[in-house]
Amino acid sequence: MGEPVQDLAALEADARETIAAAADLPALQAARAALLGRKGSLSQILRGLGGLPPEERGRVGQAANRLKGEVEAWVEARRASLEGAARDRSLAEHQLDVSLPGDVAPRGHLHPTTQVEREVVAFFASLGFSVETGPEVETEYHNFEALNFPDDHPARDMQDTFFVEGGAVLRTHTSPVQIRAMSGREPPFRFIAPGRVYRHDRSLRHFPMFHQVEGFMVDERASFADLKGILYAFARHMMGERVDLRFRASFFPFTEPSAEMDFTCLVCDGAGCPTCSQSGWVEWGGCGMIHPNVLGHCGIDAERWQGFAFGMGLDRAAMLRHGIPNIHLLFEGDLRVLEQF
Ligand code: 2U9
Repeated sequence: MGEPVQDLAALEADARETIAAAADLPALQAARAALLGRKGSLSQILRGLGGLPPEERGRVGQAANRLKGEVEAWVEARRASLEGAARDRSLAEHQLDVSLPGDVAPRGHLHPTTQVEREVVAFFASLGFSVETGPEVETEYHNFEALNFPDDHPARDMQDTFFVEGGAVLRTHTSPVQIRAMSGREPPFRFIAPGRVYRHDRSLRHFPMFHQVEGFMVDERASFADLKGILYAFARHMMGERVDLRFRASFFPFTEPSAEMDFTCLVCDGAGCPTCSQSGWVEWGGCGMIHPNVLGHCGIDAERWQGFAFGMGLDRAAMLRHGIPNIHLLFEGDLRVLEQF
């Protein structure tokens, strides 16, 4: 071993170089251990201080301790620089362009028929009508008999009924809902019954399942004039102030008198176009005064109470609104079609 202070000067130059040359954290750790570890060169010098003559001990001890502090500081500075470089490399490798558009989760919307149904329900709710619902698999009693269809009445065939095993039917209209709602209740009441109905019929304008809404009011003085007033207000709410209605005498077993109603074609303003088959009018639904037999079936005294009812197709309204030519497009679930509404 040479002169201790000269050894320290050589060690300092060597330490500075080794630490600066450490290319990564393990190399830096090894350099630190070689200097400051238990068997490190600086530790050995510090341990050897006791063997020095007393006059040198203080001077060498001071110089060695100063160097120890400096080595610690160089190691820390190199560590920070290596870690910073590693972070910069990683950031450069895993670049994230925060200006790119994110993945937008697709949002659905209500089916066009449901949109119409909700508007209808909201309108009648504003007139004090409450919503009633009922089963889609019905008894023949509720679907036909209580509605004044005699057993052998051709209307049962006219409605192209789906018969279910065990004598039940798929309801062909929502009228049985109102039979159930009326039975065992005291008038006056006003209901609106939207829902799915089923008929064995398939064409461009017919699908075996479709949606209907029926309205219904029973009171001591509910008249055909009230019915017309409500239907005009309803038509104007749904289709705008320009719309006009036309009532044609008709027949339903459950209403007497009965009428079918049309509204002025909004595509051509009544002049005639393909939408209205050149007639200027579009069929809308049916209506009438509830047949006394129907009230009787529900235990309501037809001498005291009278009522009106109306019904219309919801899918047809959605088709007219959007210019959809074929009812099948509404129910095939093809997103390319449904996303347009
Ligand atoms: C009760 C008594 C009477 C509901 C009514 C109509 C006339 C009608 C059709 C129009 C087009 C349904 O979607 S459509 O096929 N409906 O013409 N519906 S009166 O009359 C009732 C209902 C319930 C107890």
